[in-house]
Amino acid sequence: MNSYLRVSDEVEEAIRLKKPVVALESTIISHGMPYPQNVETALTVERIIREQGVVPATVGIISGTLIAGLSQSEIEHMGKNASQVRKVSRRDLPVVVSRKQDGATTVATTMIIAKMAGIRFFATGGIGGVHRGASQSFDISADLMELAETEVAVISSGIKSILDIKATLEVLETQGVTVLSYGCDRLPAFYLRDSGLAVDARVDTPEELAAMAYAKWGMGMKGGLLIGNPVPPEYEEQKGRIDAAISLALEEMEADHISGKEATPFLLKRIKDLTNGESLNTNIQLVYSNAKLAAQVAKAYSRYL
Ligand code: PSU
Ligand code: MN
Repeated sequence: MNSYLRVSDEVEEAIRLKKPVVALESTIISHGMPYPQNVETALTVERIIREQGVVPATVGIISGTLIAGLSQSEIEHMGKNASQVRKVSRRDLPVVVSRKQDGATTVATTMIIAKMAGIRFFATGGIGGVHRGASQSFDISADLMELAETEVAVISSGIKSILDIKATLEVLETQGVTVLSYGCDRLPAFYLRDSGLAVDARVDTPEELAAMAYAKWGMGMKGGLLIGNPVPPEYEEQKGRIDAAISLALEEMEADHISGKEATPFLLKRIKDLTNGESLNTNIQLVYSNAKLAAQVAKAYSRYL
Protein backbone atom coordinates (compact mmCIF):
# COMPACT_ATOMS: atom_id res chain seq x y z
CA MET A 1 0.00 0.00 0.00
CA ASN A 2 1.39 3.44 -0.80
CA SER A 3 2.70 5.66 1.97
CA TYR A 4 0.38 8.56 1.14
CA LEU A 5 -2.75 6.53 1.80
CA ARG A 6 -4.43 5.57 5.08
CA VAL A 7 -7.23 3.02 4.90
CA SER A 8 -9.34 2.66 8.04
CA ASP A 9 -9.20 -0.71 9.81
CA GLU A 10 -12.81 -1.50 8.95
CA VAL A 11 -12.36 -0.72 5.25
CA GLU A 12 -9.01 -2.52 5.09
CA GLU A 13 -10.52 -5.66 6.59
CA ALA A 14 -13.50 -5.62 4.24
CA ILE A 15 -11.24 -5.30 1.20
CA ARG A 16 -8.96 -8.07 2.42
CA LEU A 17 -11.94 -10.39 2.94
CA LYS A 18 -13.41 -9.36 -0.46
CA LYS A 19 -16.49 -7.93 1.20
CA PRO A 20 -18.36 -5.08 -0.56
CA VAL A 21 -17.27 -1.49 0.10
CA VAL A 22 -18.73 1.78 -1.24
CA ALA A 23 -16.66 4.97 -1.45
CA LEU A 24 -18.20 8.41 -0.75
CA GLU A 25 -16.82 11.85 -1.60
CA SER A 26 -16.17 14.81 0.68
CA THR A 27 -16.53 17.85 -1.63
CA ILE A 28 -20.27 17.35 -1.27
CA ILE A 29 -19.71 17.70 2.51
CA SER A 30 -17.40 20.74 2.53
CA HIS A 31 -18.53 22.59 -0.59
CA GLY A 32 -21.81 21.06 -1.76
CA MET A 33 -24.08 21.47 1.27
CA PRO A 34 -24.30 23.84 4.26
CA TYR A 35 -23.50 22.89 7.85
CA PRO A 36 -25.05 21.06 9.72
CA GLN A 37 -27.06 19.27 7.01
CA ASN A 38 -23.80 18.27 5.32
CA VAL A 39 -22.56 16.33 8.34
CA GLU A 40 -25.97 14.80 9.05
CA THR A 41 -26.22 13.67 5.43
CA ALA A 42 -22.70 12.21 5.37
CA LEU A 43 -23.35 10.20 8.54
CA THR A 44 -26.78 9.03 7.38
CA VAL A 45 -25.34 7.91 4.04
CA GLU A 46 -22.86 5.73 5.90
CA ARG A 47 -25.71 4.23 7.92
CA ILE A 48 -27.74 3.45 4.78
CA ILE A 49 -24.77 1.60 3.31
CA ARG A 50 -24.24 -0.37 6.52
CA GLU A 51 -27.93 -1.34 6.57
CA GLN A 52 -27.26 -3.14 3.28
CA GLY A 53 -24.43 -5.10 4.93
CA VAL A 54 -21.83 -3.05 3.05
CA VAL A 55 -18.91 -1.02 4.46
CA PRO A 56 -18.85 2.74 3.69
CA ALA A 57 -15.55 4.50 3.00
CA THR A 58 -15.87 8.27 3.05
CA VAL A 59 -12.82 9.66 1.28
CA GLY A 60 -10.95 12.86 2.14
CA ILE A 61 -7.53 14.34 2.86
CA ILE A 62 -6.42 15.18 6.40
CA SER A 63 -3.08 16.95 6.93
CA GLY A 64 -1.92 15.75 3.54
CA THR A 65 -2.82 12.08 4.09
CA LEU A 66 -5.25 10.50 1.62
CA ILE A 67 -7.89 8.68 3.64
CA ALA A 68 -10.32 5.95 2.63
CA GLY A 69 -12.63 5.65 5.62
CA LEU A 70 -12.81 8.98 7.46
CA SER A 71 -13.80 8.72 11.12
CA GLN A 72 -16.93 10.43 12.42
CA SER A 73 -14.87 13.27 13.92
CA GLU A 74 -13.00 13.73 10.62
CA ILE A 75 -16.32 13.95 8.77
CA GLU A 76 -17.51 16.53 11.31
CA HIS A 77 -14.31 18.52 10.76
CA MET A 78 -14.83 18.47 6.96
CA GLY A 79 -18.36 19.78 7.38
CA LYS A 80 -17.81 22.31 10.16
CA ASN A 81 -14.54 23.89 9.05
CA ALA A 82 -15.26 23.85 5.34
CA SER A 83 -13.48 27.17 4.70
CA GLN A 84 -10.21 25.57 5.79
CA VAL A 85 -10.73 22.53 3.61
CA ARG A 86 -9.64 23.01 0.03
CA LYS A 87 -11.64 21.55 -2.84
CA VAL A 88 -9.22 19.05 -4.35
CA SER A 89 -9.46 17.75 -7.88
CA ARG A 90 -6.75 15.71 -9.66
CA ARG A 91 -4.48 18.68 -10.38
CA ASP A 92 -4.54 19.88 -6.72
CA LEU A 93 -3.39 16.59 -5.17
CA PRO A 94 0.40 17.22 -5.22
CA VAL A 95 -0.02 20.66 -3.63
CA VAL A 96 -2.28 19.57 -0.77
CA VAL A 97 -0.33 16.39 -0.04
CA SER A 98 3.11 18.03 0.04
CA ARG A 99 1.87 20.97 2.11
CA LYS A 100 0.04 18.61 4.48
CA GLN A 101 -3.26 20.44 4.08
CA ASP A 102 -6.84 19.26 4.52
CA GLY A 103 -8.76 18.57 1.35
CA ALA A 104 -12.26 17.68 0.26
CA THR A 105 -12.19 15.22 -2.62
CA THR A 106 -14.24 15.76 -5.79
CA VAL A 107 -15.61 12.89 -7.85
CA ALA A 108 -12.30 12.75 -9.76
CA THR A 109 -10.11 12.62 -6.66
CA THR A 110 -12.41 10.25 -4.80
CA MET A 111 -12.12 7.87 -7.76
CA ILE A 112 -8.31 8.10 -7.66
CA ILE A 113 -8.16 7.36 -3.93
CA ALA A 114 -10.84 4.64 -4.11
CA LYS A 115 -8.80 2.87 -6.77
CA MET A 116 -5.61 3.15 -4.69
CA ALA A 117 -7.49 1.51 -1.80
CA GLY A 118 -9.06 -1.20 -3.98
CA ILE A 119 -12.64 0.10 -3.93
CA ARG A 120 -14.65 -0.24 -7.16
CA PHE A 121 -17.98 1.47 -6.37
CA PHE A 122 -18.67 5.06 -5.39
CA ALA A 123 -21.94 6.84 -4.61
CA THR A 124 -22.50 10.58 -4.85
CA GLY A 125 -25.13 13.18 -5.77
CA GLY A 126 -24.08 14.71 -9.06
CA ILE A 127 -20.86 14.69 -11.05
CA GLY A 128 -19.13 17.61 -12.72
CA GLY A 129 -19.56 18.05 -16.48
CA VAL A 130 -19.30 20.44 -19.38
CA HIS A 131 -20.37 23.92 -18.28
CA ARG A 132 -22.77 25.92 -20.41
CA GLY A 133 -20.71 28.20 -22.63
CA ALA A 134 -17.74 25.81 -22.49
CA SER A 135 -16.92 26.58 -26.13
CA GLN A 136 -15.74 29.96 -24.80
CA SER A 137 -14.70 29.18 -21.21
CA PHE A 138 -13.28 25.65 -21.78
CA ASP A 139 -14.77 24.75 -18.39
CA ILE A 140 -15.07 20.97 -18.50
CA SER A 141 -14.88 19.12 -15.19
CA ALA A 142 -11.90 16.84 -14.59
CA ASP A 143 -14.50 14.31 -13.40
CA LEU A 144 -15.14 13.39 -17.04
CA MET A 145 -11.48 12.67 -17.76
CA GLU A 146 -11.26 10.60 -14.59
CA LEU A 147 -14.19 8.43 -15.66
CA ALA A 148 -12.19 7.62 -18.79
CA GLU A 149 -9.07 6.81 -16.81
CA THR A 150 -9.89 5.16 -13.50
CA GLU A 151 -11.60 1.84 -12.79
CA VAL A 152 -14.39 2.93 -10.48
CA ALA A 153 -18.15 2.85 -11.15
CA VAL A 154 -19.89 6.07 -10.08
CA ILE A 155 -23.53 5.95 -9.02
CA SER A 156 -25.02 9.45 -9.23
CA SER A 157 -28.22 11.23 -10.24
CA GLY A 158 -26.55 12.52 -13.38
CA ILE A 159 -25.78 16.21 -13.65
CA LYS A 160 -27.63 19.43 -12.94
CA SER A 161 -28.86 21.53 -15.79
CA ILE A 162 -26.47 24.25 -14.56
CA LEU A 163 -24.31 22.24 -16.97
CA ASP A 164 -24.68 21.41 -20.64
CA ILE A 165 -25.96 17.85 -20.29
CA LYS A 166 -25.88 17.10 -24.01
CA ALA A 167 -22.26 18.24 -24.39
CA THR A 168 -21.33 16.27 -21.26
CA LEU A 169 -22.73 13.08 -22.80
CA GLU A 170 -20.77 13.78 -25.99
CA VAL A 171 -17.50 14.10 -24.06
CA LEU A 172 -18.24 10.89 -22.18
CA GLU A 173 -18.96 9.10 -25.44
CA THR A 174 -15.76 10.34 -27.07
CA GLN A 175 -13.79 9.05 -24.11
CA GLY A 176 -15.48 5.66 -24.13
CA VAL A 177 -17.20 5.96 -20.77
CA THR A 178 -20.15 3.57 -20.41
CA VAL A 179 -23.21 5.58 -19.30
CA LEU A 180 -26.15 3.65 -17.86
CA SER A 181 -29.44 4.61 -16.30
CA TYR A 182 -31.23 2.69 -13.60
CA GLY A 183 -34.87 1.94 -14.41
CA CYS A 184 -34.95 4.66 -17.08
CA ASP A 185 -33.87 5.08 -20.75
CA ARG A 186 -32.52 8.57 -20.26
CA LEU A 187 -29.97 10.24 -18.02
CA PRO A 188 -31.50 11.88 -14.94
CA ALA A 189 -30.88 15.61 -14.46
CA PHE A 190 -30.23 15.61 -10.70
CA TYR A 191 -33.29 17.50 -9.32
CA LEU A 192 -35.36 16.09 -12.18
CA ARG A 193 -35.78 12.45 -13.10
CA ASP A 194 -35.39 12.89 -16.84
CA SER A 195 -32.97 15.03 -18.86
CA GLY A 196 -34.59 13.91 -22.12
CA LEU A 197 -31.21 12.56 -23.31
CA ALA A 198 -30.65 8.87 -23.99
CA VAL A 199 -27.95 6.82 -22.27
CA ASP A 200 -26.07 3.78 -23.65
CA ALA A 201 -28.36 1.31 -21.90
CA ARG A 202 -31.18 1.12 -19.41
CA VAL A 203 -30.50 -1.33 -16.59
CA ASP A 204 -33.14 -2.60 -14.18
CA THR A 205 -31.26 -4.61 -11.58
CA PRO A 206 -28.12 -4.15 -9.44
CA GLU A 207 -26.98 -7.59 -10.65
CA GLU A 208 -26.96 -6.45 -14.26
CA LEU A 209 -25.03 -3.30 -13.38
CA ALA A 210 -22.46 -5.44 -11.55
CA ALA A 211 -22.25 -7.76 -14.58
CA MET A 212 -21.48 -4.82 -16.88
CA ALA A 213 -18.75 -3.52 -14.58
CA TYR A 214 -17.32 -7.02 -14.35
CA ALA A 215 -17.35 -7.38 -18.14
CA LYS A 216 -15.63 -4.02 -18.65
CA TRP A 217 -12.83 -4.69 -16.20
CA GLY A 218 -12.67 -8.39 -17.08
CA MET A 219 -11.73 -7.35 -20.62
CA GLY A 220 -8.92 -5.29 -19.14
CA MET A 221 -10.48 -2.02 -20.26
CA LYS A 222 -9.45 1.06 -18.35
CA GLY A 223 -11.84 3.62 -16.94
CA GLY A 224 -15.11 3.62 -15.09
CA LEU A 225 -18.82 3.53 -15.66
CA LEU A 226 -21.36 6.22 -14.94
CA ILE A 227 -24.69 5.06 -13.57
CA GLY A 228 -27.58 7.53 -13.45
CA ASN A 229 -30.15 6.84 -10.75
CA PRO A 230 -33.19 9.14 -10.92
CA VAL A 231 -34.25 10.85 -7.69
CA PRO A 232 -37.23 9.02 -6.05
CA PRO A 233 -40.41 10.53 -7.62
CA GLU A 234 -41.73 11.88 -4.30
CA TYR A 235 -38.66 14.11 -3.97
CA GLU A 236 -38.40 15.34 -7.56
CA GLU A 237 -38.34 19.15 -7.94
CA GLN A 238 -40.91 21.08 -9.95
CA LYS A 239 -39.37 21.70 -13.36
CA GLY A 240 -40.46 25.33 -13.78
CA ARG A 241 -39.25 26.33 -10.35
CA ILE A 242 -35.87 24.66 -10.51
CA ASP A 243 -35.21 25.87 -14.08
CA ALA A 244 -35.93 29.45 -12.99
CA ALA A 245 -33.56 29.17 -10.03
CA ILE A 246 -30.82 27.70 -12.23
CA SER A 247 -31.18 30.47 -14.85
CA LEU A 248 -30.96 33.18 -12.24
CA ALA A 249 -27.96 31.56 -10.53
CA LEU A 250 -26.17 31.33 -13.89
CA GLU A 251 -26.85 35.02 -14.62
CA GLU A 252 -25.49 36.00 -11.21
CA MET A 253 -22.42 33.88 -11.72
CA GLU A 254 -21.65 35.72 -14.95
CA ALA A 255 -22.32 39.13 -13.41
CA ASP A 256 -20.03 38.32 -10.46
CA HIS A 257 -17.28 36.94 -12.77
CA ILE A 258 -17.17 33.64 -10.92
CA SER A 259 -15.35 30.86 -12.74
CA GLY A 260 -13.04 27.87 -12.33
CA LYS A 261 -13.32 25.73 -9.21
CA GLU A 262 -15.63 28.28 -7.54
CA ALA A 263 -18.33 27.85 -10.20
CA THR A 264 -19.96 24.65 -8.97
CA PRO A 265 -20.03 25.56 -5.22
CA PHE A 266 -21.40 29.02 -6.07
CA LEU A 267 -24.23 27.61 -8.21
CA LEU A 268 -25.15 24.96 -5.63
CA LYS A 269 -25.43 27.53 -2.88
CA ARG A 270 -27.43 30.03 -4.95
CA ILE A 271 -29.90 27.41 -6.14
CA LYS A 272 -30.46 26.32 -2.56
CA ASP A 273 -31.10 29.95 -1.47
CA LEU A 274 -33.32 30.72 -4.46
CA THR A 275 -35.53 27.70 -3.66
CA ASN A 276 -35.65 28.64 0.04
CA GLY A 277 -33.61 25.61 0.88
CA GLU A 278 -36.08 23.19 -0.65
CA SER A 279 -33.70 21.97 -3.36
CA LEU A 280 -31.41 20.85 -0.55
CA ASN A 281 -33.91 18.23 0.54
CA THR A 282 -34.06 16.84 -3.01
CA ASN A 283 -30.28 16.79 -3.04
CA ILE A 284 -30.10 14.90 0.26
CA GLN A 285 -32.72 12.35 -0.73
CA LEU A 286 -31.08 11.53 -4.04
CA VAL A 287 -27.76 10.94 -2.31
CA TYR A 288 -29.49 8.47 0.05
CA SER A 289 -31.05 6.66 -2.87
CA ASN A 290 -27.71 6.49 -4.73
CA ALA A 291 -25.95 5.14 -1.63
CA LYS A 292 -28.46 2.31 -1.35
CA LEU A 293 -28.15 1.39 -5.03
CA ALA A 294 -24.34 1.55 -4.91
CA ALA A 295 -24.35 -0.80 -1.91
CA GLN A 296 -26.57 -3.26 -3.80
CA VAL A 297 -24.33 -3.15 -6.87
CA ALA A 298 -21.18 -3.60 -4.75
CA LYS A 299 -22.80 -6.62 -3.08
CA ALA A 300 -23.76 -8.13 -6.43
CA TYR A 301 -20.21 -7.55 -7.72
CA SER A 302 -18.61 -9.15 -4.66
CA ARG A 303 -20.13 -12.49 -5.71
CA TYR A 304 -17.65 -12.54 -8.60
CA LEU A 305 -14.65 -12.18 -6.29
N1 PSU B 1 -22.40 18.40 -8.55
C1 PSU B 1 -23.31 18.44 -7.56
N2 PSU B 1 -22.89 18.52 -6.27
C2 PSU B 1 -21.55 18.55 -5.95
C3 PSU B 1 -20.60 18.47 -7.03
C4 PSU B 1 -21.08 18.40 -8.29
O1 PSU B 1 -24.49 18.42 -7.83
O2 PSU B 1 -21.20 18.64 -4.76
C5 PSU B 1 -19.13 18.47 -6.70
C6 PSU B 1 -18.52 17.07 -6.89
O3 PSU B 1 -17.54 16.87 -5.90
C7 PSU B 1 -17.87 17.18 -8.26
C8 PSU B 1 -17.41 18.62 -8.24
O4 PSU B 1 -16.80 16.28 -8.44
O5 PSU B 1 -18.45 19.33 -7.62
C9 PSU B 1 -17.15 19.14 -9.64
O6 PSU B 1 -16.48 20.35 -9.55
P1 PSU B 1 -15.85 20.99 -10.87
O7 PSU B 1 -17.04 21.32 -11.73
O8 PSU B 1 -15.10 22.20 -10.37
O9 PSU B 1 -14.97 19.94 -11.49
MN1 MN C 1 -14.44 23.46 -13.85
